[in-house]
Formats: sequence, structure tokens, C-alpha cells
Amino acid sequence: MHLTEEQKMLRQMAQEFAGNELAPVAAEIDETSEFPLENLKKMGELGLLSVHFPEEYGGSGMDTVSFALAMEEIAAACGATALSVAAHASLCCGPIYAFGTEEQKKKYLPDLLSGKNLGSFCLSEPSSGSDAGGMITRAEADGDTFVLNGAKQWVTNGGYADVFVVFAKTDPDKGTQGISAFIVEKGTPGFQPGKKENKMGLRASDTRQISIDNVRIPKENLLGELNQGFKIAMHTLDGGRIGIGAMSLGLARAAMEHATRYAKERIAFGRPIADLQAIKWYIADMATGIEASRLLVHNAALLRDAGKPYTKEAAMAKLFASEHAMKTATKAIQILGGYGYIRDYPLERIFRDTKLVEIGEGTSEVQRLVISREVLREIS
Ligand code: COS
Repeated sequence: MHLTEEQKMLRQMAQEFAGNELAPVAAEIDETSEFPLENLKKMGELGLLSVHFPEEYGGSGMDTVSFALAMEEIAAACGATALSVAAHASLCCGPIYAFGTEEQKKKYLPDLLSGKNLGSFCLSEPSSGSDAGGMITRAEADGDTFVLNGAKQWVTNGGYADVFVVFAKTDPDKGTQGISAFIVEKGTPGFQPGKKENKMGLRASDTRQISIDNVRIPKENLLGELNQGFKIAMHTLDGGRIGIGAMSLGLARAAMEHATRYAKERIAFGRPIADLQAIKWYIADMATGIEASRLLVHNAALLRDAGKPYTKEAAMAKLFASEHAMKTATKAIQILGGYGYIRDYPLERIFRDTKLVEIGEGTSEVQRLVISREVLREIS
């Protein structure tokens, strides 16, 4: 795929940062579950949290392809850090930029894009995930304020974020047409992150439930129009899926690279196992799927940058890249055999980290639903 000089430079910078700062600590923070706050701050200073946002609000002024390139490099070094970046950039800065008033953008974006503040997104609830419209959190107007009550689940960056985009029902009888989006600031009374979830993978990323008890926010914190929140969520997830597709790509590439290096060194039956046809076929399948994933991710990014519809393409990119990443991580472990199964090598962590990309920001089943709906609409 053709890249501009600017895109190549950004990729190079992201690769160097990821190689020097993220990769060396990835195993350690997986073990300790320590949130990579310092590295996120450094990434803010380098512009890696703001790649595809305009300079006017403190962004780097680049495009979505550039964002995908950066995400791939970050994820290839540390999946947990990549997930934090995805939640911050796509899911919090994304909707504030796309739907915020000028005042909201000026108030929130510069500090988010510079990394001074961290962002988060609260859509899922303890009893509603794939059925996002099934949320029960309520927001009721009261004078100049809205009062929110309910709970949110799987909130990435939940314990560290300063700014949260929160969805709640403003007209419960209207289903998805009765949901609104709000901006809630950290420390607002009643808005309380719970304990950090003890996850299988991406252990350094911070995932929490948030309880919302009589959280009173000013009316000007409504994001977008009243009762348009579900569309804001769907639009946000379209963009987010490009980021998770790119993250999947980075995880897959890291798995393939570790396994290939091992296959070239490991001797069995008198020669490196990379000479065995079974291993060669695994490597060929890994590499082909990674290339296809990258093309799908970049295609969705190009459509987004061109202002064209990209819902289907983003879902395809996320679906294909995440499932291929899981296949690649599985085969990579197979190549290492027992060594793939122990923590001395990074593949065990990559395998655990990768499982999430088939679940987060819409499961594979939701992506298939989104894709099939579009195809059924297209073909008369
Ligand atoms: N962009 C803008 N609007 C969209 C949209 C999109 N990508 N997708 C749907 N909408 C609109 C529809 O056009 C419809 O509008 P009208 O009410 O004007 O007709 C409205 O949103 C409701 O859409 P739909 O009928 O498709 O809603 P469903 O309840 O059937 O939900 C799915 C559809 C399953 C696709 C949705 O709930 C979803 O994406 N779930 C997964 C959520 C997810 O990814 N969670 C992870 C969060 S990361 S923590």
C-alpha cells in the first residue's frame, strides 16, 4: 500500500517509541497489571494520542490511515497500551470532536489530545453489552442539570480517565431513539469507578465498572442532540473498529515475528524448523492474513478520510483482523511448542491479549450482524 512521506515518518516515530519504551516493559506490566500512565503521557507529548485530530484543537493534523499505522506499531509492542490509546482517542476524543459544540471541543480536546487528561467511554452495562440499546442507566432533566443513575461495565481507562463520554436513557419508552450522550468529568459526586477487573489479558489496561448514583451534571454537558446518543455511539464505534482492527494487526504481526525468528533458530530433525513445510505453510498463512487485514483496515480508514460511508468496511476490518490475529497467535504458539506455553516468551501474553480483540468494541458476532445488514440492504 502506498504511504506518503508524512505517514512513513509517523510510522517510523511510532515504531521507535514502541520499540524503546513500550516493548521493554510489556511483560513486566502484564505481570504486575501496572497501568502505563507514564508512557501514555509521553505518547501525548509525541502526538501519538492525537494523530488524526486537527491541529486547531491540539491534534497532530494527520489522517485515519496514520492513526492505523501508529496503532499497529503500539500494539505490536504492547497490547495493553494500545487498548488504552484506542479508548482514549477513538471513543472519547472521537465523539467530542464529531458531535461536541465549539465550546465543548475547546474545553476538552486540547488537554485530552496532549495527554494531560485521559479519556474514556461508558456504553456497556452489567446487563447490556452487544445489545447496547438495552441499557438501563437513566438521565433525567432537572432545571439546568441532568441527573444520571445506573452503572457502566467494561470501562477502559475507568480508574485513570479525567473525561468520560457516558450514554444514558433520556426517554426510556423510545428504545434506541431515547438515548443521549453526556460528558462527565472525573470526581463528579456519585460517579465512582469500582475495582480494577482481573482480566485474562491486556492486564495493564485499566478496566472497571462505574457506579452512577445521582450524578448531577450541567445541561451544557449534553453531547450532541437530545435522544441522538445511540447514533453517536454507533458512529463512534465505526471509527473505533478501525483502531481495534489496527491493534489486531499489530498483535498478529508481533506473534508472527516472534514465531518466525524462533523457527529460524530452532533445530529439529537436523535443520531449522523453518525448513519444514508444515512450518512454512503456517508462516505463509499468517503473513497473507496480516497483509489482508492491513488492506481492510487501511481501506476503511481511507473511506473515513474521504468522508464516505465506512460502517461495513470498518466492521469487516475489525472482524477479519481480530479473528486472523487469534489464529496467528494460536499458530505461533504451536510453532514454539512448549516454549510458547510458558511466560518466558512473549507469545503466551500476546495470545491472552489477542482474545479481547474478538470481543471488545463489538464481538465478532456483532460485526457479522453489521456487515450482513449492509449487504442485505445493498443487494436488492
Ligand atoms: N452510524 C449511525 N447510526 C447508526 C449506525 C451507525 N453505524 N448503526 C445504526 N445506526 C442507527 C440506525 O440507523 C437506527 O436509526 P433510526 O432509529 O433513525 O432508524 C438506530 O441507530 C438504531 O439502529 P439499529 O436498529 O441497528 O439498533 P439495534 O438495537 O438493532 O443495534 C447493533 C444494532 C447490534 C449493531 C448495536 O447495538 C451494536 O453495535 N452493538 C454492539 C455495541 C458494542 O460494540 N459495544 C462495545 C462497546 S466498547 S466498551
